[in-house]
Amino acid sequence: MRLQPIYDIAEICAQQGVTNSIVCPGSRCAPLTLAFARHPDITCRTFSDERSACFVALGIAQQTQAPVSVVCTSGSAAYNFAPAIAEAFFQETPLLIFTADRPAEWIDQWDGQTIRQNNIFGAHVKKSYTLPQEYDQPDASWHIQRIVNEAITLSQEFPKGPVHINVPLREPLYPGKDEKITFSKVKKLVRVTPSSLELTQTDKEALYKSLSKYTKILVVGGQQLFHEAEAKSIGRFCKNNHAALVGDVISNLHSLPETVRHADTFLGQCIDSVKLSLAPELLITFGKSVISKNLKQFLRKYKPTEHWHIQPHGITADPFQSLTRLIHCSSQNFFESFQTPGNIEAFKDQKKENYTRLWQAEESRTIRAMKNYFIESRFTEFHVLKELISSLPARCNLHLANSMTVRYANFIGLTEKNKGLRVFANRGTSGIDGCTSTSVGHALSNKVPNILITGDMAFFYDRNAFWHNYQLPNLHVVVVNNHGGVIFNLIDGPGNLDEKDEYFITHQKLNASHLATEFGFDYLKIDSLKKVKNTLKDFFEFEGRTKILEINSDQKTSRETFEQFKNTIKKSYEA
Ligand SMILES: Cc1ncc(C[n+]2csc(CCOP(=O)(O)OP(=O)(O)O)c2C)c(N)n1
Repeated sequence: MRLQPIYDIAEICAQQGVTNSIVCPGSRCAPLTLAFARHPDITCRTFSDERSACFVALGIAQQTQAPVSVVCTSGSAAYNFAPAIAEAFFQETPLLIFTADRPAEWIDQWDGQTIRQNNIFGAHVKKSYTLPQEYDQPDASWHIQRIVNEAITLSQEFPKGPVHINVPLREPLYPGKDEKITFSKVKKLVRVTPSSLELTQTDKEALYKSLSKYTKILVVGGQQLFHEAEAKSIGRFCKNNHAALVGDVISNLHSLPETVRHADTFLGQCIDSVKLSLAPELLITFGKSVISKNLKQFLRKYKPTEHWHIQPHGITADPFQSLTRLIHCSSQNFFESFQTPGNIEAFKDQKKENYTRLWQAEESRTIRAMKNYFIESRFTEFHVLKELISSLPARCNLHLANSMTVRYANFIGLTEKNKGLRVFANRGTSGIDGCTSTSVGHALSNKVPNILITGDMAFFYDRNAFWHNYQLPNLHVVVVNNHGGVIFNLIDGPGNLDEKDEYFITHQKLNASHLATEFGFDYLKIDSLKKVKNTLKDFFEFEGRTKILEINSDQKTSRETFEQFKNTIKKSYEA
């Protein structure tokens, strides 16, 4: 069969563990669509909006911890994958992107749905391949199989990420009426033996020697998926080495009692002398981005003597402008390497302990101030979210859309009680364009409750996340509807500009009830204080249907509330 090498791509994917596929409708991609749809070991789903489809794939890949293949037709369809590809690139999530294309001789010939697709995703894929377009050569199959194997491997090598395969296809694209698609026993499967990402004994000794020089050790976790064993080793490391640990909500370190989670809140308000006392001598980081601008500014200003970043390999960011050492191993291996405290002098031990206590003291002060602040029941988006986060199910995935929702959640903070909770957010590029679709991908590939908290702009932007035929019984969405981007009302930038309302906040009038009706979802609304408790109770009942909870809010109250919050924290330093 002429298209056999293309059909066999699905076979290689299945055998290499790429068992989830998203396909978007089109003609040029028909051979790929049929291959993935008919392969018995592949779960294939279809989504019509390519932008949303690729974010859904991202969510599935994060949830299943395996690459997901995504297929689209030629032309602008491919470009619509780009936002999710960029997000996957910076969140280091493996995707296998197949874009169907015209044969090379038809590019730039005014043919329909034809654009320049080679390297179309530029620097946001790990590599871009183009498959051969003629298959009569005996080496063509070997070539295609080699590329697909290599692409799958590459997508999973550290740092994981999206890999693009452009597939020029010649007509006829559809099989004949009685033609059956079968999958060959592919001859080429390249398996990978992973290299060990472990420190040698000599490395450990040298690092330990440096480590023991310092009495002020600060560990900061960036965005990462939850990893139980790793979290435990981080906790033990901090305890044994008297290191302070800071992790905001996307670091997934909330299960550790010692994690300082309110650094963003207090570093934004405390006086310089407090900051000086918190300044580390040795900063140890792992994971990716941090949300907190205040933490970034603090670390950039109060530079440590040494900054070690732990990362198996690859390009390394230096967001605090202080990096002095890259440690090429897994975080778990690093933190397990220094579990038993060495023979250090008691006074040094005491000094170290004092430093961690300083961080804990600021954390406790903030928790106390926040308690006072939230004690009064008020109807504001911040207060309702506080209540909502306190009522989350013990085991669930919490998806935080970009803009204020991820920040509110970070201010509120999760506790050890939330240890069954996993946090996800598109902080690779911080776009508002695919937050809902990514949570849909997660909800499709796990059974636990998935709760998305989103602003109205992010929610309506990505409404095609629901434009498909799959049930999402375990997805419940909270829409904080302040009718615009409240963030532009809260941050310093737009300030009192005349253009603030029209061009930054961009007031929008929609409410979520129509959308809920359109898609057949349950709809709940909180528009007053007295509705909060009961509505939240109903919202957290998982009864086999998607639920949308809209919190009616307004820009003015949100702004005032946020200012009051910051003032409360500031005042706690004056008392
Ligand atoms: C794709 C994309 N376009 C524009 C932005 C810039 N942006 C950041 S926040 C925001 C407004 C978000 O509003 P909403 O989702 O209602 O959340 P709120 O600010 O009210 O919390 C915009 C437009 C972005 N992050 N991503």
